[in-house]
Amino acid sequence: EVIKPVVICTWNFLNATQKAWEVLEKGGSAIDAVEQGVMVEEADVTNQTVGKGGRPDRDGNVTLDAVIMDKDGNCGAVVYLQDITHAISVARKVMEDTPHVMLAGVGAKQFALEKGFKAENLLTEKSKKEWEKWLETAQYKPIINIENHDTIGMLALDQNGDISGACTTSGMAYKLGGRVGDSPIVGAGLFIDNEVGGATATGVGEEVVKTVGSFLIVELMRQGRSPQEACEEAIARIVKKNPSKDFQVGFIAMDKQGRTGSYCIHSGFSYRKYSPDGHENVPSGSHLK
Ligand code: SD4
Repeated sequence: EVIKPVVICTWNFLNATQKAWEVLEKGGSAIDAVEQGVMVEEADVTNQTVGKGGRPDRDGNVTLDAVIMDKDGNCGAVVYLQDITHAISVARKVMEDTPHVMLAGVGAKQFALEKGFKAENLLTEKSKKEWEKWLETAQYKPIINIENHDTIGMLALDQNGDISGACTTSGMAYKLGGRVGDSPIVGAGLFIDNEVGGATATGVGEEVVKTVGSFLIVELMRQGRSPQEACEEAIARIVKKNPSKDFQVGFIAMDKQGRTGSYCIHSGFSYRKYSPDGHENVPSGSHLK
């Protein structure tokens, strides 16, 4: 039996998931739901890991990574995008209006401006002050869990039974200039296969890229694993390769039946879920208890 519609996202992003749910409930498509859902976090300046208000790189530049993928396996991504709040919508335009899947940096911004997006300063006073404080020691150390405000990856199954996904972030705070994480990389930060399901990631992107985590999860589901089992296996692969475990990675996944799962390395991760049964914040199991 298929449960639908369903939407889930990394961390406990109530407003974003609510927005996506409203789209799905009205019969809207999964691709519209995930785009409009994650846009809520991009615009929210209190989320310092996504869009406007995001923490800058070590040079003080806010640079955004985003990817979107639809039911037909089409995808669009932007990396190192500056001065445009809604990176996910630029990614969607890359998917729909160009023959390419990814645009970077100045080219991505130029494309966005041509499409009518407005340039604005994404560095808020709060993020700027924190960065200036960080400059005093300039020690780069990935933080394991940043509250419940972090990168947003979202998966939706619409009333037609089609799956789409989106992932958007300002990346690791105080990263080297030019650094790109897992979030905009198809197969790493997000993967959708409408025959099977979808997966998306949060945490230290380098570790997710090395194992192509989201693609791995979808392929494991294709071979019969549940979303939960597939997320656990993807975390096991990362931990095996990097026994230090002093970093966080979290995955969420959903299959075509509307079943969901998640797993992470350090406890503290959760995902928000809306389905016909209501909505809840689902705590994730973790490799380290
Ligand atoms: C990255 N995965 O750029 C992102 C960061 C993140 O919670 O998820 N932060 O590596």
